[in-house]
Amino acid sequence: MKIYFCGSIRGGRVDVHIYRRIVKQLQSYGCVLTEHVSSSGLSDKGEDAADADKFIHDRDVDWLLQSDVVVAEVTQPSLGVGYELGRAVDMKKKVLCLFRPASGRTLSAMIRGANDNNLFMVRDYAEDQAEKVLEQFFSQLIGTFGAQSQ
Ligand code: 6K6
Repeated sequence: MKIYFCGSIRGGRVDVHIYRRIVKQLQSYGCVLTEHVSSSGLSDKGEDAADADKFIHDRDVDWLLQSDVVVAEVTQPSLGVGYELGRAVDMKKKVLCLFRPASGRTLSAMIRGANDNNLFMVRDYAEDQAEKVLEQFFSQLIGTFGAQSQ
């Protein structure tokens, strides 16, 4: 299974420790195409040359196309994550968005309102429940995925 993980980069890196835990858990279910999003070595700056940005955009959209499922940590608002989610909806990908209400933020209506409890799921969670929420989602998904690939 190919998994596309989305998390804020230029939107701010305060949640990178949570991204790392999520990616570690995701790697037990399949290949995480965007492991770098959880790298603590990646700052919110990076090269901002237009050429580099075009490369990143085109490569990431290609990975999104290849992915079987998209998991996004959406607590820290990020234009890039919002864009990826919009593209994923258009591609009819299975999407799980994870949001922590304890952050004190209110999730965008364009993400919360996209929840259909089927292809696009939004789950509120507490930081210490991250692994459990993923386990529930993937145990259901692997059942469906296994049945489809037979
Ligand atoms: C490092 C620092 C700044 O730029 C970099 C290198 N950039 C990226 N490399 C890979 N994926 C990226 C990069 N910038 C954004 N993305 C994609 O957009 C990731 O898949 C994230 O899920 C999302 C983050 O968007 P922003 O708007 O928070 O950067």
